[in-house]
Amino acid sequence: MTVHPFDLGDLADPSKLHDPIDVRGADLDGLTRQLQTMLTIRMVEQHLADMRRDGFIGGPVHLGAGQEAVAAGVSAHLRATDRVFGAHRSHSHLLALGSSMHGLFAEVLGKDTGLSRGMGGSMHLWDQPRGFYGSVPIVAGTVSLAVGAGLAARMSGTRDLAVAYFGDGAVEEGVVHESLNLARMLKAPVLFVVENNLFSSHMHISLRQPLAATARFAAAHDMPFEIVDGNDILAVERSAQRLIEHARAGHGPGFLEAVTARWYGHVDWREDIDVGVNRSTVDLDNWRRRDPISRLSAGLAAQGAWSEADHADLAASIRQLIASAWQQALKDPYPADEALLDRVYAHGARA
Ligand SMILES: Cc1ncc(C[n+]2csc(CCOP(=O)(O)OP(=O)(O)O)c2C)c(N)n1
Ligand SMILES: [Mg+2]
Repeated sequence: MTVHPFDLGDLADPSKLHDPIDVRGADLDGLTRQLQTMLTIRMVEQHLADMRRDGFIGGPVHLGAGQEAVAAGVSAHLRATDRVFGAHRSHSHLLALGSSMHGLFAEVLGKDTGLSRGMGGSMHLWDQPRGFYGSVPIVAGTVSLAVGAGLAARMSGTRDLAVAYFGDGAVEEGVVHESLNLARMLKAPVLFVVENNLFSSHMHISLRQPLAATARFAAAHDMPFEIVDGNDILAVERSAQRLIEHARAGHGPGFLEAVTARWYGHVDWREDIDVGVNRSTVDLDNWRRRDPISRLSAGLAAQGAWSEADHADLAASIRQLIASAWQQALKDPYPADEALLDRVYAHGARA
């Protein structure tokens, strides 16, 4: 009998890990920029939540507030030519690559200036010039595409890699396991990133899987993995860096499991504490104390590199950017009616 080593321990217990991030010896300027990235993502999502609640946004928005450190930490080691794939909850993945909030706002408003020309909404985002190859609502639907994109990058002789962001619910799809296997067999340069927020829609992982640690599937495919506190930007950055360097050096794929939590419910602005099995107000309050943003700002403040006044200035400048991008998106035109089928079929596919 062997005891398996896969236990998330304190990572899965929201009453733990509330301390400031220990940033001693780290690149403080870089971390200050990460604070800006994470606060931008947070405030954009809060704006989307408000606008959805107030009826300005017609389609669903899946918000990841609370999970910002994952995309920010991984993106710190990506290049513009890397190939990033997301899913239904991908605003952070997109914005962490430096994509425009105006393009996102215009998309959720169905405008012609949106990232998918207003045809997709929040779950169909695309910004290839920034390295974002796309997100789709089909759970696990982009994981195999990332393997193909990683292989294609290698076949073109670059050191670029592909990143697949997916959730703990997505690992319940067979295609994830086929993708892990193929990537490992072909040594494809792919970073698989699981944002393990312990929930799939409204169901806790303890009701769906015998173990909460999804990295066991990486071990099953003989792939290097790291399990990190997904609300600790420094931990995410360091783990991502090791796995990304491994993949870029031609040694094959890696698997990063970042344990985190989303503050909103599965979709839109509500918290879903009434429908979420095991999602209690106590847990939610505790998760808010494991906030990746306030833990980083407290860590930087402890080194004299950040202050409440800095925070207020930053928030005010982001608020202004959001207001002007939103106003512009509201004014932008809708696509023409004739454009409806333009991107449904590949060019020339219609007889
Ligand atoms: C193939 C497929 N099955 C089911 C759904 C419905 N669905 C949408 S999101 C979701 C939960 C996904 O959970 P997870 O992968 O953990 O991501 P999270 O929402 O927690 O970010 C489900 C079941 C879907 N969109 N696609
Ligand atoms: Mg999940």
